[in-house]
Amino acid sequence: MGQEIFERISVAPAGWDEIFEAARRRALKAGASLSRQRLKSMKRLEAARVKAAARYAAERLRRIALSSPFIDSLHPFYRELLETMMDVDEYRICLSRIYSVSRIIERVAGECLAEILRSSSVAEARRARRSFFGRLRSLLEGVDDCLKTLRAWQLEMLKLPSINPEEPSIVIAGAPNVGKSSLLKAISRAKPEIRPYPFTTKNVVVGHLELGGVRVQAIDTPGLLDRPLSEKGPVERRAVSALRHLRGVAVYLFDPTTTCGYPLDFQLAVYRGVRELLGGSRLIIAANKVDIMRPEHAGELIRALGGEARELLFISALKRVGLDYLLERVEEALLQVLSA
Ligand SMILES: Nc1nc2c(ncn2[C@@H]2O[C@H](COP(=O)(O)OP(=O)(O)OP(=O)(O)O)[C@@H](O)[C@H]2O)c(=O)[nH]1
Ligand SMILES: [Mg+2]
Repeated sequence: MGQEIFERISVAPAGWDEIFEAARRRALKAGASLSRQRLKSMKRLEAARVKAAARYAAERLRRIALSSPFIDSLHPFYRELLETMMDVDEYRICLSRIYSVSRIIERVAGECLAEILRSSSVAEARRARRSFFGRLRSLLEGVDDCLKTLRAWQLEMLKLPSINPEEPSIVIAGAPNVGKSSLLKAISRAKPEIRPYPFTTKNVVVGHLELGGVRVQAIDTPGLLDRPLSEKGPVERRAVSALRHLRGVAVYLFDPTTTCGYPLDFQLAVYRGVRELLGGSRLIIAANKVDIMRPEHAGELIRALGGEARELLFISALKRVGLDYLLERVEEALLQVLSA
């Protein structure tokens, strides 16, 4: 699930003429063995050309339309991501236009074949074939804009992050430099997968681990869950809110030492935004860099969090302190989320 939906996409060509030329090449090859002397033979030749071109063009368009994901049957995570990337209504319209042009090509070819059969001279058969290619050309030209926009969106889809929305997940959040990547590295197997995520300049990083015998994905989304909500535009908010559809928990990291370069106020503002976007019930909070943390750092954060501080864990992603306990809490929370 997830990526495979996009990997089966048959990408639209950069322009209508690519399909037209390919159809024409097939027409030229068709009926090559026929003698060009007699009318019956010539009719069969022209018919074979039309058939070959029509079959190719119609099938190519059909595949483009039907291999592209059908928005309504996508997992909500990917549906919401796609909504941030493109005009979903226009996408639907393009798919249906491309599909219906493929049907029209079949119909027009059928009419033309009948005309060729009826023709009483070689010239007439040739004229019918030429008129088919004229219609084919203008039908393809007519969907050129759709092919071009669809292609651009398809190429974006192929770059989507390799997040499996069905797999339990841990989303790592926190202000810049607090240790998110270090945590991902510490808890997941080496070689995380790195893919672009819409509307971030950086790549999302997905690492895998096993918790209680179950494969879990840990996700770091640089640039997305590290700034206050007030600094996010609507599109970015959507990209974040797509993460809500994942089945799992979020770990929010604080850096009370503020060696990350961001004061506690800022980190709390980011925290509140993440809580609002992802929902507080599945949020595990941890104070990182316990190896260099002074008691007054910890005290300040605990005061600022008030009652929520009861849940606060102290860890060091770098020195791998407290991670077993953190993962136990994650596992508990995951069990709750997944059985809900
Ligand atoms: N002392 C100490 N340093 C840490 C710890 N965790 C991370 N760091 C350091 O903090 C710095 C930032 O760590 P990253 O893991 O890159 O932080 P990040 O949150 O992924 O940063 P961005 O991706 O830029 O937002 C690095 O120099 C880490 O070595 C820790 O537990 N203790
Ligand atoms: Mg990072």
